[in-house]
Amino acid sequence: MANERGVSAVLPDVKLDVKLEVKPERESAIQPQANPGSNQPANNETYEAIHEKSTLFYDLYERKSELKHQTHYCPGCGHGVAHKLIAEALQELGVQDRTIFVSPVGCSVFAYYYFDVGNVQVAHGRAPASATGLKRSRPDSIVISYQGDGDLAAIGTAEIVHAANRGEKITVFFVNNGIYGMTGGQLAPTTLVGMKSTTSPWGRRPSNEGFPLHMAELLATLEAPAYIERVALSDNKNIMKARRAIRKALEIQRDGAGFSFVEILSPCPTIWGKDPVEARRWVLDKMMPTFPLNVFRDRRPEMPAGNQPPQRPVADVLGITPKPAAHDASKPTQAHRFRDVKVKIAGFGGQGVLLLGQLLIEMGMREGLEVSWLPSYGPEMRSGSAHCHVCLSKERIGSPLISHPDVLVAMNEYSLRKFAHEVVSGGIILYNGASLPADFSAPEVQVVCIPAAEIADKLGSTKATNIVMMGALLEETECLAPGTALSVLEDKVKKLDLLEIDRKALAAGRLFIDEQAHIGAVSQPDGFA
Ligand SMILES: Cc1ncc(C[n+]2csc(CCOP(=O)(O)OP(=O)(O)O)c2C)c(N)n1
Ligand code: SF4
Repeated sequence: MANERGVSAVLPDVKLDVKLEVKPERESAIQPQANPGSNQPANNETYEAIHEKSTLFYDLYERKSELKHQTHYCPGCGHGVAHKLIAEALQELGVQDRTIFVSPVGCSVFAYYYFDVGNVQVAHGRAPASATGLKRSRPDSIVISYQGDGDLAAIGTAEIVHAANRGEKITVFFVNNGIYGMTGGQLAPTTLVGMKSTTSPWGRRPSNEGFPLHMAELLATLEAPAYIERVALSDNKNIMKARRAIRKALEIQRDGAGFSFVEILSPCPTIWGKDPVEARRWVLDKMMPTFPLNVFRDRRPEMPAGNQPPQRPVADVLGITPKPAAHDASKPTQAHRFRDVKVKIAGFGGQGVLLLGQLLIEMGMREGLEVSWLPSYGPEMRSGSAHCHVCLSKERIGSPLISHPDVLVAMNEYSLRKFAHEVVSGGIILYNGASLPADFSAPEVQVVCIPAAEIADKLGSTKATNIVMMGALLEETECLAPGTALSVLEDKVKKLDLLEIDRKALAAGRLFIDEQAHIGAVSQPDGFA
């Protein structure tokens, strides 16, 4: 899969081709070497160890700033080992191109920097819910929910229990390091009795903070899960067991057998205040007595067949009569010349910024296009800044987020200045203003000034400013048919007097581009456009 993010970092070549031949019966118990630094063991057997980076990882780990040569994990962190085991299993199973990795909130939030698979990063604790949606909509994919103990066992308790109880055919890797790592060491539901954290400075007391939650055991009380195992990244032997469990969990998903869950006891040297070797030892000595390793479930669940939901239109099921469609969505009303158009509309609350985006996607749907609309606004309803991203595409849309729009509709000067630099070279800025600010320039894009507020005002309401801009957008880009715009307005605008103004505003915006913009109303200082 192509790696398309902007900032890249070069990881030094980490392929170590150290050969270490291992006799099969000794595979999980390589003996210490007699001569440290040499590959020759004490008994002079020859070993071949092959350390290489899984091809499932990106060649380059894209990081910001100066930390270009390393992952973002602390030395000795279990997340790195868990990532490696998962990557190797996915590689061995040959499912890279249909894997979707759901990253949580926590230290592993940036897992998408490493895994060259489909990646989604979700809200704290919600990974099993998002994974459910992904798996149900793309049943052939391998969906992994990767979560820490704060994420899964605290804020996300409900999501994991219900996903497991529904027997969602996803795989959950639960990295239990007994603490909130990312936020500096608060008590987690899995913190051991007596263990100190920033929020239990005297050590965890069951009388005050309750007992540690045993998630594997808890989920094993449910009917639906197919596979539940707890493993530990404490020593080589247990890491090999973890490797097998991780692979098995993924195989279960590949075979469509049901919900699989692997709890991975994992060192967090930084927050535990230990060096990496001590931290591993601590997993073995301190965590494992509280969280014993075990296979808690390994069977194919019996799911009663049940009635199929009615395969009828929603309106039919709800007993409502849908309005006769004014269009046939399956047939594009316009032969679009573009493959996709990305529009960012920005201004302040009250200018109809979000509504303009909604109108465009409604039009796109009516013309048989794939569409997305992503709003962004502050807590203020009016006067705060607001923007939205609109994608119109002939193909499925990968992400509704637009980093580089083809068209920026800047409803005010602030938005113009803030977002102009994002527009692709050769793109268009439509600016709601009679002329550009004197010190503004955007040499590589076409800037069109439209006194939309004035035009709308003359028509009877400044509320129609966004519709003037819509008319200008349609005329300048020809991305959607004006006839579709009219039919959308007629359906959406309930007040007849406002609809009349909107009709005129749409026409005025188009006319402005046709008759005035090309004869001097464009105020780009260099005369471009
Ligand atoms: C809704 C919400 N609440 C709280 C936070 C703060 N927060 C970020 S990470 C985290 C805990 C992460 O701990 P864990 O899941 O154990 O992962 P680790 O960092 O140890 O790998 C919390 C509480 C947040 N980002 N979002
Ligand atoms: S704080 Fe702990 S869990 Fe987070 S990266 Fe460091 S060692 Fe890993």
